Amino acid sequence: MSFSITKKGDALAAAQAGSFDVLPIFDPAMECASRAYIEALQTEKLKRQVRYAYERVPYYRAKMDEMGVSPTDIQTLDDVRKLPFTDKTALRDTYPYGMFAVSLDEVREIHASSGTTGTPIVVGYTDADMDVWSDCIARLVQMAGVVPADNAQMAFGYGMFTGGFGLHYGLQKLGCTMIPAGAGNTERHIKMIQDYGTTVLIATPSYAMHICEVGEQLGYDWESSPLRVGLFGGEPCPPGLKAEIESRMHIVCTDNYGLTEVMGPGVSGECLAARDQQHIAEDHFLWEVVDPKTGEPVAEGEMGELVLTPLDKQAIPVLRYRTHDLTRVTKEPCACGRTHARMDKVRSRSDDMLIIRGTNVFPSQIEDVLTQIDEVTPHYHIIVETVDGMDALTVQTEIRPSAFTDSFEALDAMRRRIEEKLKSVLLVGVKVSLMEPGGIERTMGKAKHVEDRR
Ligand code: DLL
Repeated sequence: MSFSITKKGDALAAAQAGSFDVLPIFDPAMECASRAYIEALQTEKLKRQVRYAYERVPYYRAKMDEMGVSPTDIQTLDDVRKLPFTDKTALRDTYPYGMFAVSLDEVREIHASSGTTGTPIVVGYTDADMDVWSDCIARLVQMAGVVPADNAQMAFGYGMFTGGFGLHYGLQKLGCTMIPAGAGNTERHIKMIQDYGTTVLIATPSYAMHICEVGEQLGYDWESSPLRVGLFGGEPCPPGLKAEIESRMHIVCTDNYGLTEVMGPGVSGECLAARDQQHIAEDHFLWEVVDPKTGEPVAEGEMGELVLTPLDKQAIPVLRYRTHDLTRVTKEPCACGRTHARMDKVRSRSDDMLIIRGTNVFPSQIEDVLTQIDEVTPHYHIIVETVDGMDALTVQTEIRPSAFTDSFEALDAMRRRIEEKLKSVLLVGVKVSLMEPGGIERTMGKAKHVEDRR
């Protein structure tokens, strides 16, 4: 069977048939390098990067001096554990440029992440950093089957968020035509997809779902639409949500991970072989997985917090950044031919755990239960509050138009069934509030699922 990568549906069909020769690899020499080569390269880069951070960033010099560690103590990859961790506080306390290793003259662009507290985290990119960034993105978009002939429409916000410009530069590097629509104005997005022949859409998965629904409401036929690929990221993408978007929009979607502090998008990308895992750009990032409580490494392949050390960053070299994102990593070879380690999709953060009457609850557990219930949409909202001195958990979930009924009894039975299902998984009582179709607010960027009012 022969496949044509620019034909809707063929990239995934080729991957499923094991015909990986149809799917191009942006930098095969590096992406398919031997493990020995990758580790030797990482070791050399780590030594260089630690010296660079020590010599140029007073924060690291002071930290390492205080710990009695010198750059010459770093000789092997395991020696990374001798180095201090970095967290958001260090970047906030040195706002805006205190962690920069170069003067602003050498910085081509800055970005920032707003986070949940007031002070943003500011990061910068030199020309060389911009090159690495666009390279990493070009790699991950090819993992999804994107080729230079594609027209890529941006639905991430441009601005300080790294998602918009990051993907834009990488797609352009590959040779795609960029359609810089930006976030919002959903109906216009749909019109542009049709009028401009958009083949690739870049969005958060929650916004892509919204674009899908609005298209359906307008009577837009996604099956005959030119759109072929969805590039997602910036927020967790539950497998059920991805599968639903793929089948309703007739596209193949990949979930791509990154964070501002170490670069932005481009840290890891999903290939069409591994699907729910993402290849980490190991020549640019050294990864560790640690126990979020102790900071000690977990056994290989075990779940823990991802810690990242960018190996090439010039403007802002960060050592051992605590991402708070929970995942596990495997170095097993991948059918796509790439050798770089794969991390599981990030579903939870160590800091998004809710403690409800003493029981630990992750929003991703709630999400998993809801995606197994046919009558509700992937949109949900969690409210935690104190009622009569006790924690109370309410899950708002939206009924699909096809399951909607005027019968109070039927709705009440549905509500109780969802409550029971949630309780059996979470081991804590939950109040479910059923919303009408469209009743949960849609966002253009990252969805905010949890409202903790305590
Ligand atoms: O969200 C960078 C990015 C933009 C990645 C666009 C991919 C696409 P921040 O705004 O700094 O950067 O947020 C980083 O978002 O620590 C994760 O908790 C979460 N996150 C990002 N991508 C994913 C993903 C960008 N694919 C924080 N799956 C990270 C799960 C993700 N969580």
